[in-house]
Amino acid sequence: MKIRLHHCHQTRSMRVLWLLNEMGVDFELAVYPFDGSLREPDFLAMSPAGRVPALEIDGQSMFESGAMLEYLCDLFPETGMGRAAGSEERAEWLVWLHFAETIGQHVANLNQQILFIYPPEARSPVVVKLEGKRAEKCLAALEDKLADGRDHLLRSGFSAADIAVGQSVYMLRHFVRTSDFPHVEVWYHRITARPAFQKSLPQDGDPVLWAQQFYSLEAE
Ligand SMILES: N[C@@H](CCC(=O)N[C@@H](CS)C(=O)NCC(=O)O)C(=O)O
Repeated sequence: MKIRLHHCHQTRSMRVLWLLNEMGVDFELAVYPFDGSLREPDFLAMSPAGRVPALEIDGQSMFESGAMLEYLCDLFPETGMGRAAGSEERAEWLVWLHFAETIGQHVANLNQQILFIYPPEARSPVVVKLEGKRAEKCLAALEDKLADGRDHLLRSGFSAADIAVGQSVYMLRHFVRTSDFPHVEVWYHRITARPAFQKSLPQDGDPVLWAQQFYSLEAE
């Protein structure tokens, strides 16, 4: 099987990279800078809205990271990253896998408002505050889930649900502090200590989206 992931560091494609690294399957990685490369015709043929990730599997291409996580977990059930249809934890696994995008929308809005919109005067402190508060609601939901002392989102252990949500929290932590959510912090540090996560981070010299650990409107 030939798998090729089209990736920009620190973005949602990192979810798929982390999963592939956890699975230990063979794949090729194509890394792009986060720029107009995603608007080239060859890229748009795989991902029509010009977004990462794009994934090629044996000549078939996919977009949408959540669909890729589900597809790969179905393809490689022996890796234990998925929860099969009909199993007790299937619904819970799907819910958290897709909750990643509820967090992801706030990351995208904060990234635009704090870093991408020019001129800086056009950025909105009101939107930043609102998005920050709405992201904290997501962290509170996560805190609640983890408050019974479980090590991972699902009682049975680490899964692609931790990858999806954990990667969204990785992005969010560039704009929103997680220190008021102690169970989230412990879980986040546990899952990001995994070698497969560390391998999915940008390495020296790679093009990055965020050079700093944290950004706020005030600091810009
Ligand atoms: N729901 C999609 C979102 C994909 C997405 O928006 N990716 C961002 C990076 S995190 C992107 O490629 N943005 C480029 C752009 O908006 O031009 C997914 O999960 O794959």
